[in-house]
Amino acid sequence: MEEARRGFLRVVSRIKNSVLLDKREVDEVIRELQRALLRADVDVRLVFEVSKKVRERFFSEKVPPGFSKREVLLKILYEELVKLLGGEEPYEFRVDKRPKVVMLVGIQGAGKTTTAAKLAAYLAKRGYRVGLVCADTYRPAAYQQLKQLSEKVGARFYGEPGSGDAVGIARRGVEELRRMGLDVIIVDTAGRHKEEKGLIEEMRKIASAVNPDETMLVIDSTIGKAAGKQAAAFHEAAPIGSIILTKMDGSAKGGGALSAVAATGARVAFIGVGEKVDDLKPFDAREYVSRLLGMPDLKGILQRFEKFEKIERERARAIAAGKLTLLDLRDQLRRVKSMGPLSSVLEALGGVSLPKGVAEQGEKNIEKWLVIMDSMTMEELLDPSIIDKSRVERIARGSGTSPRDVRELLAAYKRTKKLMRQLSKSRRKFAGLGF
Ligand SMILES: Nc1nc2c(ncn2[C@@H]2O[C@H](COP(=O)(O)OP(=O)(O)O)[C@@H](O)[C@H]2O)c(=O)[nH]1
Ligand SMILES: [Mg+2]
Repeated sequence: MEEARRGFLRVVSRIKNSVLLDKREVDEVIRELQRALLRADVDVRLVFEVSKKVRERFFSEKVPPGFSKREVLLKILYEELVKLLGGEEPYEFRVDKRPKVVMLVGIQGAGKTTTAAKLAAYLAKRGYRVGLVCADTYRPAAYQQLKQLSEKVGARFYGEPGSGDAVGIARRGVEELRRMGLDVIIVDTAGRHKEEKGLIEEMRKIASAVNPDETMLVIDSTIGKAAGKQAAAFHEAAPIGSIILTKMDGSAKGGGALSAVAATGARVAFIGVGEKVDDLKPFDAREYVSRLLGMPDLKGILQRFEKFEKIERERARAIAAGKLTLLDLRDQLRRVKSMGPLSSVLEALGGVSLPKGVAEQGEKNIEKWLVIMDSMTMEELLDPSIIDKSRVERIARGSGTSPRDVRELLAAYKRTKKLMRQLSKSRRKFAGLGF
């Protein structure tokens, strides 16, 4: 397994094995996170920024009902890593000038030539006219390989078989394809040289000859952390604008992407997921981080958070519109327990005063009602109208109360809801008057 990924798995297992997630345990998780990020060659400053953010968020964010502290920490970790990799929005390759000249760099075997064809196919599918230039003079078969791929994906092609002048080919290729009025010109380069310095020097020369609008670094996702060094070397020759991670279809989790991103400050644009020309996908940081953290249940946790947040938004809307669920009432009652009298809380909620006796009775019954509501399902709390006789009996049994107690709660709920609705109506009526 890749080293970078192993580090993140340790972070996750430390979170999962924590008992209290108190200050001490969280600090241990944070240290593990820092180690994992450092091991992925993430810049020290960035490591501290990210880990500080995770820590601060964890201690300031509420644990929503039905969630554990562990789940909250995992979610924060996930979100901060996604941010580190460019955010939630999948990358969008822009063709913002014509022609846009793209140069692909990366070491031999990384998948440059395959990716050049994939990218051409991807763009052709979106209506762009694409040309490919073979500037790999090192590998004898490179010319044929790219020529055939060009035909396959319907791209124009430029190459000079037998020539050893990579810089000249690149210049002439871009010039010629430019005259054809193409939208995107992709320059494929060599990934090996007699010596590494020669390769980097060649990239520098090609870059200054064709003046690329975007230099894309192609990286084999299976190499792990070594991605960082490679990325840094190429970045020095030609500033890397974006990264393409290949071979993500295998078992590799591409932990090296973090290193490459950290070394260049560039975003990952695409991932290669197979050998065929259609096997290219825009990079999705969320999917990537889920994979990196290696948690089959992470998706489930995130979905639950999403669902919860959606419910929260809907409830806020519903309350504003004068609708009130038992879940809202329960939250208010919970707050009452720590804050003060029910009447004042409900007044704060809607500026309404309760019918005589309701507040007093409510306060007396708060404990009992909370217990009753704990025996209800989420479905029932959100839509109490479904609570029929048999549900009343089940809830009473579950909460150790009587069906009469349950009905009393439901009646109090209905009275409150009616008031809320009246209030909302009068609010709407007076809305124009500034109420
Ligand atoms: N499974 C898989 N193989 C890939 C992917 N991208 C490239 N390859 C394979 O990697 C090998 C090297 O690719 P090539 O494009 O010639 O690399 P280059 O030397 O950088 O030009 C070839 O066998 C490709 O089929 C990918 O996304 N998934
Ligand atoms: Mg090649």
